[in-house]
Amino acid sequence: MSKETFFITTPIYYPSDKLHIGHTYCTVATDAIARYKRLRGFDVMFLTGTDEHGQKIEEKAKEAGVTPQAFVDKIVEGPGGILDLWKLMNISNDRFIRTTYDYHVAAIQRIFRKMYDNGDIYKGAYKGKYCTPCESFWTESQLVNGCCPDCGRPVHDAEEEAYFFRLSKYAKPVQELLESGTFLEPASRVNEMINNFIKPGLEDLCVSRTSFKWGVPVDFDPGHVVYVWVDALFNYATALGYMNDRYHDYEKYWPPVNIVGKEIVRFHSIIWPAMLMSVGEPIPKKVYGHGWLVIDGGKMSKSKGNVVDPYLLAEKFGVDALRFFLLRTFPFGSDGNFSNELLINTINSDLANAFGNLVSRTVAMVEKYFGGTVPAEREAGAPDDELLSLIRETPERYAKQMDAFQLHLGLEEVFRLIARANKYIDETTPWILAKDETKKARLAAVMANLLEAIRVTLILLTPFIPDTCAKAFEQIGAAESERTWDSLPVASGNTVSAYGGHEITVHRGETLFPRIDTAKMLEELEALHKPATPPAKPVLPDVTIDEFAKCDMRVVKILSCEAVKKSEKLLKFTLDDGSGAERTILSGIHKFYEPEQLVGKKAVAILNLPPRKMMGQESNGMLLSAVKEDTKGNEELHLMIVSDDVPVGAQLC
Ligand code: ME8
Repeated sequence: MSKETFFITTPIYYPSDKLHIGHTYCTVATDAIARYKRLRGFDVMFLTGTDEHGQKIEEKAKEAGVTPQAFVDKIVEGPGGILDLWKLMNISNDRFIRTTYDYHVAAIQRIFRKMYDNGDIYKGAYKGKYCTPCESFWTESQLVNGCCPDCGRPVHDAEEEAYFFRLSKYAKPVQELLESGTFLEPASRVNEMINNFIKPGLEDLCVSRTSFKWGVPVDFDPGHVVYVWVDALFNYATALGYMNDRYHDYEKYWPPVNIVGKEIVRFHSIIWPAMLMSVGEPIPKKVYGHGWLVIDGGKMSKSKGNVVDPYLLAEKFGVDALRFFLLRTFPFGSDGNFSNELLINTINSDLANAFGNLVSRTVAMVEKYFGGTVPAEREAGAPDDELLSLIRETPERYAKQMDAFQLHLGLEEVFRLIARANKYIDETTPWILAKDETKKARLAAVMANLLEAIRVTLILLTPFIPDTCAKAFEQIGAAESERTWDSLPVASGNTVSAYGGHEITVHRGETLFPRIDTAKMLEELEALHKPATPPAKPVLPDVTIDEFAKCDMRVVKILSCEAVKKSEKLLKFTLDDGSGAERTILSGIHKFYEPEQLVGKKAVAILNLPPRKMMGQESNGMLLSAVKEDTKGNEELHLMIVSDDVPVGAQLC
């Protein structure tokens, strides 16, 4: 009989920068689910990949002075890139898709044409509010305080000839889908989608762009590229061979379970099923929207620059410790506050103390009392029952949580068993039994029961910390056949398992999780985050006072400030320079300030520089900023803001 299939995916990440611990969290969680399903005997297809098109990538590549393809190649496949990160984190994906692969590009063109041919895509003109970092058009009513509802940043007016997808046509079936069964989880996200997006009225979706080139061209209308989200969402299908001949697994594995972060649930639970309905394909079995890892309550993000580096943490703490921490600490559907203290505490209390100690103490006792081999002759005792019942019940309880993707609760069940086994050592006092020759058989039973508790624990922890479990299985002398789901004891059984019945030979090994000195480690981590002071720049050659006096520097007041269209960096300032006329100056400080932070402030400008054109607009002078440079040469600009008491037009001397 062929195995039941299970297809699971992560979002495909933007290779606009190195990935951080948030991406790692999602991928590790999906990996644990995939490994769990394999353990349960499913034929699993686990897909991850990268979402490589779009304006943001095009702009980043331009800034870096390379082609978009070269830019993404480096981030995805280069040293220390995304592929390396997943290898490091022991991710067991079966396939990796890049949306720049030829087979995907060709398939997207066919899919776009199919929706055009069936009338679900039509040509129109788009007027709207556009958020560049999110690459999303919004209607006025969707904005929150006039800003992008996803990221909170300012949006700008945009208009272009474009193709539209008839999303409005699918409002009813999508609502029915959301309301029926368990398509979207956690359930709390269903109301959010219906109330925030479907009830206010689903508008048709703009699905092509002409303002940039880096995307899948619409083959029947060159000049248009396919909206990056259409390109991205269909990766889940093209990676199996949908609309292409690169693979032939679509029939076998479709439909998927899509694991995504909560901020992209809207795309996955509204737009994605609507498009699948349009092309007549089955919708995903489930979309699961997990929570965010936050720092001090705020989202970690590449653009905010407050990211935590998974490479660094894996190097300091070990891959399994990091994987475990992420999945043990934060309920999968909710946000979780990341901190180094929490990470260290979890490793020390759960992995070093509870789990690691149980294994090392048990193995050490078997060596000490039996020279490494527990004899087959055993004698049961009163404290055994509670431990043995828990051993038998835990796999089923764990499975119930794992099947619902409640990974932290699955681990909770395992740690209940670990705690019970540790307590069992105190109850049975093996060191006292060992002193009495007549208690050998009893001592053998105690050791076998402990080893059985560890064996069950290891099977259940394998999806989370696979490398450590492989090492620990060696230590407790479990054969390959004793590491499988089928070898687990069952709740209704009255014997423990075959493992409990034969001689067991242990092999002492390395400490699985050494205890971490919290204060010392925190200090080390802090030192890594402290920016090193770059060497001071040498003072420039002398100028005369007369030369200096030629620079007309004055205090100006910022009357208004706005972002310059299509530029990531530039802000346009309208200034009062004391002359009575308004002055326009452009300044490349958008990365460091939002316009609304600056309006009303007084700054310093040099006024007598020749006019200069930037992004089609004229700048008459320059606002002065102090440059903070780190050791890598990254610059941070601090606008020279002066006290409100200083009058506008005051000259600097
Ligand atoms: O959105 N906490 O890519 P992306 C937890 N390309 N998870 C986080 C996180 C955080 N702080 N930050 C990111 C995209 N993630 C699109 C997806 S799919 C067809 C296209 C995780 O690089 C989380 O899973 O911005 C989130 O949804 C995903 O990374 C976004 O990655």
